[in-house]
Amino acid sequence: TEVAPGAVLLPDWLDEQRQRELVAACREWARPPAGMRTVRTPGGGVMSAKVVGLGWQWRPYYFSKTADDGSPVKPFPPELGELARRATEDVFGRVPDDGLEYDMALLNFYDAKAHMGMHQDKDELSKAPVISLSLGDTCVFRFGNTESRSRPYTDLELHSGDLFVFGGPSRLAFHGVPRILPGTAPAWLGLTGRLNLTLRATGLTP
Ligand code: MD3
Ligand code: FE
Repeated sequence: TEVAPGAVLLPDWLDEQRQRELVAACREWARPPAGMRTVRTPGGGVMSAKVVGLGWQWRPYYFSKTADDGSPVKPFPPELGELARRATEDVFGRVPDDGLEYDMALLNFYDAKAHMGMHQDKDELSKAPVISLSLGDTCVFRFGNTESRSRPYTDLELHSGDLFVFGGPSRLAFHGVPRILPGTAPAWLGLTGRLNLTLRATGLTP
């Protein structure tokens, strides 16, 4: 489903086994060193979602090869490059020219009370689409416009297993996660809360 120009939602893209495998892998990626952490913004704010980067660590508002604990950031796993490739094939019918440049994954964890304010993702130098995979609890996802964080926006639910690709004009749209719907994760997944995995091309050279 094309939700907006360049924003394509493929519900239930990940089968049960793939979701289970990804959750198991996420638990490893979240582990120290260079594990999942709370992000403090320069303005004194604290993000309620916990975050870890693979390939690059995201900091407000740049990418680093060093994690907050001083350890090297974990490598970008080749299987996530392969997943990005399959996602772009399924959504666009082909792998775009820049489809091989995916070099970082951002993993966000939301507990029942976590949320994410409206923002743009503009720290990447590449225009390659951002690929989002949802696991666990359903969330309300707010998809806005490119001008400001206010209306007009559309609220939709993202469920465990959904693939969402943001390219073209949607790449720079404001977006956020107003809330999590606690207890909505599929029972067979064994996950309390929500994980969101985004695959990105930073356009940066190490
Ligand atoms: C639209 N994550 O990591 S995923 C983020 O559910 C982020 O954790 C949210 O926003 C989450 O930056 C939303 C959907 C998403 C991700 C990246 C985008 C939408 C996007 C980048 C550009 C436009
Ligand atoms: Fe974002």
